[in-house]
Amino acid sequence: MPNGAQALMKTLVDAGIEVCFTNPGTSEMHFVAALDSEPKMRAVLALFEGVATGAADGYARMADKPAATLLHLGCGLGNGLANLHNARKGKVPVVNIVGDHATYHVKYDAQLQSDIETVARNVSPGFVRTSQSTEALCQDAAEAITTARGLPGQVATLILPADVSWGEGGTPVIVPAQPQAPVAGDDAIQTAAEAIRSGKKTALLLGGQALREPALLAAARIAAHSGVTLFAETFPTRIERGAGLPPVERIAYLAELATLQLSEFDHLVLVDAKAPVSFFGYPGKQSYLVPDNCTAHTLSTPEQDAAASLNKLAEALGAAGAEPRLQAVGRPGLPKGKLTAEKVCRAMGELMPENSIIVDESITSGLMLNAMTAGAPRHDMITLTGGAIGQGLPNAVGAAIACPDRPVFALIGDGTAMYTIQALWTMARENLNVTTIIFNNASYSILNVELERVGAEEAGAKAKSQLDISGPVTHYAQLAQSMGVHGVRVRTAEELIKAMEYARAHPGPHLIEAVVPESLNGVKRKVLPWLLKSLPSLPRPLTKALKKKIAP
Ligand SMILES: Cc1ncc(C[n+]2csc(CCOP(=O)(O)OP(=O)(O)O)c2C)c(N)n1
Ligand SMILES: [Mg+2]
Repeated sequence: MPNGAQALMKTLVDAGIEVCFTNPGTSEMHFVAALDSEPKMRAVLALFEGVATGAADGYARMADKPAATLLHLGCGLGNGLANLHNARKGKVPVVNIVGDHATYHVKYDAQLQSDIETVARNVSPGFVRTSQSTEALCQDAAEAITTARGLPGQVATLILPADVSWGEGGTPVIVPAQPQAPVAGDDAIQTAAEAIRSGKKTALLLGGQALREPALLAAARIAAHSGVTLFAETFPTRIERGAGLPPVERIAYLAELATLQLSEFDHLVLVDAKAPVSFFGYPGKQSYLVPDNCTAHTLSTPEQDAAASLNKLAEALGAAGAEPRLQAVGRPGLPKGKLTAEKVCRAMGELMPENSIIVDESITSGLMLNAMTAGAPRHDMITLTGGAIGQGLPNAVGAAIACPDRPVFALIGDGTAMYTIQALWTMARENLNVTTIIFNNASYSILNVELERVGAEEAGAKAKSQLDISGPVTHYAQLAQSMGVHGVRVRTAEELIKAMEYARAHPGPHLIEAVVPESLNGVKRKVLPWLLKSLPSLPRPLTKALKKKIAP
């Protein structure tokens, strides 16, 4: 008869959960011991819980099924919260197993005792449960798994008291297959079709599952047939793009630019996407970015099958046979000379192999990334769905484990890199095919931009020093080497290209530290808020050109 932990392990594996990202403690020891009872379960140690949770997020984005995490009580879960938040916002399935004190030990309020459920609820509103007995454990796990991998994907948290884990009499449970997701109803299809046929300017806003190839192709057929514009949400969970796939314009991060993108439309049809809102509220500026004269319609919700709904809409419009416009091949050419962030993006566009996975957490250094990689061979891009930085390096770990045959590139700001730098150690230990490029601009550059944008004009030296990470300047290549990852620091395009070619020729993890100036510095930074403010009063062709220049 297996104990609770062994039965749980079997339940997970039978449900297709074959990777567990762990950072264990004493209360999880029976679960740790049970890892050896289940050969199909891969256990991957992370040295910080934020790495474990971010890796589970990245894994699920690429594997299209959840991984498990193993976390140590409320404090361990709390350390992993930011990346679980990113997973929640990205509608990504994750199954957290959080160890807890033995049930009889709780009343003594020992050192690590805390309210785990309260910590969990923030990121797993759909499922938080403390399993009460070894007999009930696997059924609890089955419900957690079912919640996590439904549509939309969710973070589910199963709290596992130590005595429930070590207790005898666990019974594995077979988790039922997920039911087919429903398709958009006839009313939603008709409303969207009417908007599109009205002759008024209409755009489809694609998010979540709608940024994957089958949905993109259906949307592109509609675009080709009916002349609608295709937009993608600002921070896609995973977007399939590049040569041979339909190109989609992302809604800009800067609210002023997003407003500009949406300003000419009378109808906005949402497909697994929320109506766009500003990332933050700014004094005197709009939060809701859909223009007053534009009507938002929902074609399909996150609970529904986006691709099937778009295909149904295409049928209704007579667009099913239309030829979708596909992105042509186009590499931007190699950069030369002293390195800038834009040149790093150019080198990516020129050199990245087919089927690459780009994890983008480059913040201001990636302003040109989309434009430079648009015509590169087909690839996936993963982005910062919940705005909580420290996602990229852990996501890259998970993506590389989900897709061992695909090259993974993690493009990371220097500030964000330091949140979860321990991910490098896991990359080395697991020998993962990840090439990390750190943009070392020695600054929280975006926050300097935001300082100007929020209009906090009285900011003095003490304020500015909170946004400055230039003293000391971190040496990321040395950090990488200290954790067993091959690392080089580069200052010219030629050195960068050499390092990228070296990384390609030598499988395993690499880190390239690109020393670059801030993309938005000096005059550009001063002028940007003023420019954004004046956009509404400028002639339209000029504003479009400016948008292209600032965030193509
Ligand atoms: C968890 C979390 N903490 C803090 C922030 C605020 N924040 C946003 S961007 C940023 C700094 C980014 O710096 P870097 O990665 O160097 O990119 P750069 O702005 O230089 O391009 C910070 C601290 C956040 N978004 N999430
Ligand atoms: Mg920086």
